[in-house]
Amino acid sequence: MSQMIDLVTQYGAHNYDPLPVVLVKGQGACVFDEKGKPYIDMMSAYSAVSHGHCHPALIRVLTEQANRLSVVSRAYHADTLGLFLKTACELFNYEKALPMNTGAEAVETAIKMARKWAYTVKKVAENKAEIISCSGNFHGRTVSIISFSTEPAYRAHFGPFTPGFVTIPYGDASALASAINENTAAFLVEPIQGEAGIIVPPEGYLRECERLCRKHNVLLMCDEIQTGLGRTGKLIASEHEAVRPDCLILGKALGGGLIPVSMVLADASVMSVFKPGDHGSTFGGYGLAAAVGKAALDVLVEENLVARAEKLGQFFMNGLKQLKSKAIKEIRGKGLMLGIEVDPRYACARDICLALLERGVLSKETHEVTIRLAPPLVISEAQLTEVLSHLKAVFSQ
Ligand code: IF1
Repeated sequence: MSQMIDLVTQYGAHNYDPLPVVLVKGQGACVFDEKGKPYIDMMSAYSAVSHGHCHPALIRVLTEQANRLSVVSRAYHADTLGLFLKTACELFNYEKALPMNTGAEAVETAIKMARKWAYTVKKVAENKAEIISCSGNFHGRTVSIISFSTEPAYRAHFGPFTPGFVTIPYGDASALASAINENTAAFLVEPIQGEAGIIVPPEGYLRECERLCRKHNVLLMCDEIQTGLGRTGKLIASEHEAVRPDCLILGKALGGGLIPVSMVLADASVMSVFKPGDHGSTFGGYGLAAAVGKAALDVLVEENLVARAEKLGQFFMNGLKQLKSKAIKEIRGKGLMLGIEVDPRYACARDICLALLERGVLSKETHEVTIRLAPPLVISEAQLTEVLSHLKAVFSQ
């Protein structure tokens, strides 16, 4: 293990500080290190592996398509894109979809779409469009996206920043009402804030934000890159409040845990602001991604992964609530997107993640005090029971 780590230390930029484990194989909710030790994966690569590692049906589609045609660029048509777009639009009930690769690229696409919509449809004065976002947000790592991050570590020494963004507190709809003005193009929000520590807003918050956006002709853009595709027990987390975003942003698990696939969905009245040549990317919606992306959506439906996340999430949350420890400050989340916030006086989240690692459970802390628990949606009740027993043992120490 150390030999591999030495290579990364010597030749890699030090932009991550990984836990001391080298993983070599994945299957379902399990991954294995180079000694063959199994780990129950409670991280799913930050919710990119909702389908489980190396899902056989997805591997088959990936392999067959890769052996046939991978990328020709959007300068031409390729035969798998149309069905991917149709499947996505029908499943999420939107008229149009724009495929990209990473989550950040999809968020940037949504920002450009909102700005062009503001100037050409809402008639906001050129270069005056404002996009409102929330403190504690995480929408990616590009310079424009960190321009509206409130996390100093993500912004330090990366200026100058992109203008046109307004920050409001998360969870307070009256702050949105106060921030909206005639230049407001959109409100960009995570239905549950992931990186901030699995922050669930008050009941009715998203619904009230939707009402305000409709009232003031502002686009409601929901970043469901982490919360989407069944993660919170609904197809998209916005559904918990029966909210239909004007713009839905997807990523991570859309690639089936195999390749980066992201997407922006909206109705034609908004998406039609894009004209040929406005926007794109070499690999956005390429043949291989379209085949895998469609298969990822098909498997999500065929294996009823949304209902699984709902049912297993309740089972797991009930188990977590049985954990009695003064170190536990709060247990939060929905479906299989859960977090345990610890009281730093009694416990260190990273030490708990290290202790869990020792016991064969992968997890990750965020902002020092919250342990993120987001397993593949294919995890079994037995595996969750095993994780609960490890958590019980670790917290009793
Ligand atoms: C890292 C966490 C961080 C996201 C939401 C957009 C993106 C993400 C809601 C951008 C990506 C990843 C990025 C990864 C760690 C992880 C993450 F929130 F999941 F925990 F960083 F905060 N919107 N989140 O969660 O998607 O461009 O990465 O495909 O950067 O270390 P991406």
